[in-house]
Amino acid sequence: MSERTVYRTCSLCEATCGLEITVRDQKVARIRGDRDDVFSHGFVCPKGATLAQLHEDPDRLRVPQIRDGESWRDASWDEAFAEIERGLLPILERDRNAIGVYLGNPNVHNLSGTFYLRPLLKSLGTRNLYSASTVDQMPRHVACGLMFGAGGLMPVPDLDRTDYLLMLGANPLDSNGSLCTAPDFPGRLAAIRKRGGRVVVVDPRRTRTANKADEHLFIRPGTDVYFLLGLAAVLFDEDLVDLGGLADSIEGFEMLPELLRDYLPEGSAAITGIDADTSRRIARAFAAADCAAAYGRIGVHTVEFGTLTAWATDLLNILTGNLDRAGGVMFPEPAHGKRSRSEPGRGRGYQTGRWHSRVSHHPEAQGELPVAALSEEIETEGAGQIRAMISIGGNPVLSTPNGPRLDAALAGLEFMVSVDIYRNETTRHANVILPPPSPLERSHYDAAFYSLAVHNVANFSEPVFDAEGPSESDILARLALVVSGKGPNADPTSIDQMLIGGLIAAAVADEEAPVATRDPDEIAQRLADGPATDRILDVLLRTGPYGDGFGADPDGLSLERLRANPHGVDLGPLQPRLETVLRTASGKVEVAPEAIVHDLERLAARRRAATRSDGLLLIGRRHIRSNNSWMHNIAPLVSGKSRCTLMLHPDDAAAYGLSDGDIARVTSRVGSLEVGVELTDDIMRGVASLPHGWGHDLPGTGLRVARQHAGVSSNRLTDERQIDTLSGNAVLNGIPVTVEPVATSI
Ligand SMILES: Nc1nc2c(c(=O)[nH]1)N[C@H]1C(S)=C(S)[C@@H](COP(=O)(O)OP(=O)(O)OC[C@H]3O[C@@H](n4cnc5c(=O)[nH]c(N)nc54)[C@H](O)[C@@H]3O)O[C@H]1N2
Ligand SMILES: Nc1nc2c(c(=O)[nH]1)N[C@H]1C(S)=C(S)[C@@H](COP(=O)(O)OP(=O)(O)OC[C@H]3O[C@@H](n4cnc5c(=O)[nH]c(N)nc54)[C@H](O)[C@@H]3O)O[C@H]1N2
Ligand code: SF4
Ligand SMILES: [Mo]
Repeated sequence: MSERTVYRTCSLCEATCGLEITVRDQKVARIRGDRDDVFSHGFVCPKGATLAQLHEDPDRLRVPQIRDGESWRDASWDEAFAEIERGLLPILERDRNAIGVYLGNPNVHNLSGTFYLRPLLKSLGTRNLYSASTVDQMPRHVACGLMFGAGGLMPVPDLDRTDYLLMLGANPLDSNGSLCTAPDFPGRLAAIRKRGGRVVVVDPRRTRTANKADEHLFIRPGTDVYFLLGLAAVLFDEDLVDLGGLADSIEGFEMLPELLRDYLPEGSAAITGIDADTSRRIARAFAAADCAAAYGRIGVHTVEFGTLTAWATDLLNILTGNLDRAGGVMFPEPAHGKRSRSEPGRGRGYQTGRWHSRVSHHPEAQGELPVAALSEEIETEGAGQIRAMISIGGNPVLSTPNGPRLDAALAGLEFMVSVDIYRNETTRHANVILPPPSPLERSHYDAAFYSLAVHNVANFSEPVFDAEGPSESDILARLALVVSGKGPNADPTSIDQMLIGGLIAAAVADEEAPVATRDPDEIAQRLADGPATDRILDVLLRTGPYGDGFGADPDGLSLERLRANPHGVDLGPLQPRLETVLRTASGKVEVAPEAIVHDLERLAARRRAATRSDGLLLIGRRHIRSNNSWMHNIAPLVSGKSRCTLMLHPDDAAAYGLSDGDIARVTSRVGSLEVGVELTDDIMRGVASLPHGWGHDLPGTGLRVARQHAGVSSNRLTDERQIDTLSGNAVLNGIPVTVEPVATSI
């Protein structure tokens, strides 16, 4: 009997928990939290422990699948790529924009996605790029881009040092945190209170997180922007603005009093449901705290004024001097990132709308178009119509608004390729599915999430098992070569060399880099062994802010050093670094950017028009045992009673003639569904909650366990016409719905 222990970071969500995996006779015998992990200290959630079941899931695809009408067959990799060349190239040659791409969430949890999507997208040259970002955090990218000069510059709450955390639209006790990487979020929240700090949660539902807070405020869905602008207005009204050390780093400050004038909380209490006294009390406490952080997440981003809400959140941090200070919100400095320049930052500023979607003329943001507009781009005839799709690690049929419309649109494509480990509700439309290895069969380093972490750390994981098939980076490289016309059998290592060579060339050409003017070949020879993703990471680590500079600093970081430290390397608490990260044209934080000022007019118009309806507003929710749409084939995670229920307040239920356990028909502008009702006074009156990612009863999928726990998709109700116009993000919270009973108790 052979036994070994492997340490690995869980790649399922943003929390980056360390796992201790015991492997006996080439099978996972046990997974538990790695108590020596420098960041998570043993914390795990129920999902992390199921990576073995995911790895062993018989429904997980191991070889390429080719569809023939309704039936599927196994294919060799060569055959699959030949089929893709046959299907895709003629369409591409007609019109590059006829190929649409959808990138799903797991791509940001994967080194292959981090490094190899770019060459693929470049080879394709399509403007029809869509991703889960526009059903998620695009408003934050745009707001931060406008304020700080780059869409990737998103400050995170300094959880471990803050005295006051104001949290809106986030439920980290179930989600484990987002745009704020903090393994053991529950423990870190408890620690704030233990050291005498305060946690305030704003949410239309009294969540598990709200139950752990000092104070919970119910808010009408979609109205946080009024609440936050109210807090900012109070700071001016009561002379509480204190920019602290930021005074010289702000541009546009003088415009704020006028912009905020109409938003004092007395005027919006009726809209938000939060009375003016409470708002004033919160504003005072936030301003009085030695350090405080306002943090908003998906519940305040996936709304009609998502970008304004994201801006208003950071405005509060800025006006109280809490940006870039310990215990406020800060910019992490990841090990694989670029070194800070010696000069204060200055850039070209941030732009959206460099091109527009064809049908509804939505502006591009971060190089992407709104996924809410994908269906119409497929359906509407004319030059630039999408006729083929490449979907990678996503399930937009369940995860994007008006999923059924997209479902039908995908069925009408000429050709579709999916890179996915499952035949799910979306990939069942593909002509070819290319399955990458399981998470245990690849190396891992959370590039995206160390850029959003509340503490600077670096942790690299080796694969637990050798992959049966090609790596995902090889799959993406071969796809890139096929669409470049290099043929289905071209050697993917040419892409590896291009990426590694390009990074080294850029590093030696950079005067401030530790490897400036060195010989690129000499650098290349010093790289660590391993797959190309690892070698790319090695270049980034060694030329990064803590790097060994390929010998320049022998104590510095390298992949070798991370390999020698399987519990991770602690790089210290977050440090102030605003000066060097800013990329705005002014070189300052732009607190009143033109696009925001313009969008405030849209808000003012909406406020004038708003007639409070008495109907229900639908919001979403997450559960610790679920992960978007794709962990529902793992039996231990879906066992027990259905969690896909419609939560209603008992008073609302009574008014609609519904009792606990009844089946309700829920109807919105776009669709209707039937779902079991769960009564709870944890939800605000006038609000209903349904989780997303369910609805696994569609024909043609290969998810046997999920099918038995099908549930219904909340995105049959969300409306693809409702978007945050600045960012193109879909509105997923605050959907007007009606409910009615369809049957008595089951
Ligand atoms: N109504 C409503 N809708 C929502 C949300 C909401 O709160 N409410 N949340 C939104 C958010 S935040 C997000 S991020 C999106 C997610 O939306 P998507 O990214 O479209 O969907 P996922 O459910 O994450 O699907 C991920 C897919 O990736 C596959 N996969 C897993 N691992 C890998 C891998 O290593 N490689 C590849 N190639 N594939 C892999 C899985 O099999 C699955 O099919 O959903 C959004 N939709
Ligand atoms: N277990 C689990 N963990 C996950 C995921 C998962 O599906 N399951 N998905 C991962 C992904 S991709 C992401 S992006 C993150 C998301 O992480 P979070 O942002 O923490 O997501 P949620 O748990 O959906 O919390 C959103 C909260 O917003 C509230 N809300 C809804 N509308 C409003 C509103 O108008 N105003 C306010 N103030 N609140 C509102 C909801 O009631 C809910 O409690 O989670 C990640 N982690
Ligand atoms: S919290 Fe996230 S990273 Fe940690 S074990 Fe659970 S799924 Fe994995
Ligand atoms: Mo997400």
